[in-house]
Amino acid sequence: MSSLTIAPVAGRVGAQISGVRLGGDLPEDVVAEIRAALLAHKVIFFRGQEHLDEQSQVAFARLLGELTTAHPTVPALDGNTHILDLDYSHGQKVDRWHTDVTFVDRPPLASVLRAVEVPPAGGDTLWANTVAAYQNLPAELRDLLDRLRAVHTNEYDYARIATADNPERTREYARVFASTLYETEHPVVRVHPETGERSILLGDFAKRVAGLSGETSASIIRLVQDQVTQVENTVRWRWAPGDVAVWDNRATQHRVVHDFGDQPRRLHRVTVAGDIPVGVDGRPSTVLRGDATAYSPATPATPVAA
Ligand SMILES: O=C(O)CCC(=O)C(=O)O
Ligand SMILES: [Fe+2]
Repeated sequence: MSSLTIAPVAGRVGAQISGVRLGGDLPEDVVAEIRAALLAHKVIFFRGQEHLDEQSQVAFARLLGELTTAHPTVPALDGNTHILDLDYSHGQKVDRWHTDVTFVDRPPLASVLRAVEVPPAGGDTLWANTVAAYQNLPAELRDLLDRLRAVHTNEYDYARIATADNPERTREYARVFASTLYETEHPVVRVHPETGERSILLGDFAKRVAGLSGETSASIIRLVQDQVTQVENTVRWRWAPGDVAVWDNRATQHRVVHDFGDQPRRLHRVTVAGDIPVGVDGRPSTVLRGDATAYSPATPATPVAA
């Protein structure tokens, strides 16, 4: 019998797990319970994991699957090829709803995010359940989305630089972020390889719907994103140092709440390698530009019949 307690945080997404000290040496049954909770709740939270350091965070993440490198283009934290250092004092601002790394054909299965430094107030993170969002759409809209595909890219939206708090740093970050261009066509609705659930795959890297004019495409993306991010589909987490959040990147979008001004805020992210998404029609995502094999060892697409 395991000693884990799993308590939902919001009605449709998120659960807090207590009774476990995270690390690389958890028993198999505990890992299985954590995985099951991740599939059920889409994002899981652990408080009080101050004992974790870079190495043990990576060791824990590895229990969930093979790891990616830190990022396709952004260099890893010095000394650990698996850690993406999200240090907001460096001007990074990922403040739009997104699913991680969808510009490649193999977005991560999960992200493991650990709070290193937390501002005295603000800097919460929000997650939205993209399965619940899909399920709560009218059938007519679901049928339409089932047939659409969208192009995702890491090409930077340069209009954002001019309005950034720190245009210099943002320009430099944009240069690194888009130093190799990736472009992938994904189904707008993917079939989750483990649960068979349908989920919406869109977010900030999705730039256009394939086959539609610019304006129609932008309207559809806006309409779907408005549905995904409805507050009923979301959970909000107030970080404390030592907190860990793990999300199913195949079933969620997320964003930071950038309300902490110049206060320091720093998190470390490790990502578990994911497979190539598959649409309702069984068609996998296709690469239009860029080779992500060095970033992530894609596992073969094995959709559950839905
Ligand atoms: O800083 C955050 O709260 C979220 C950052 C983010 O998008 C990520 O870790 O993937
Ligand atoms: Fe992210």
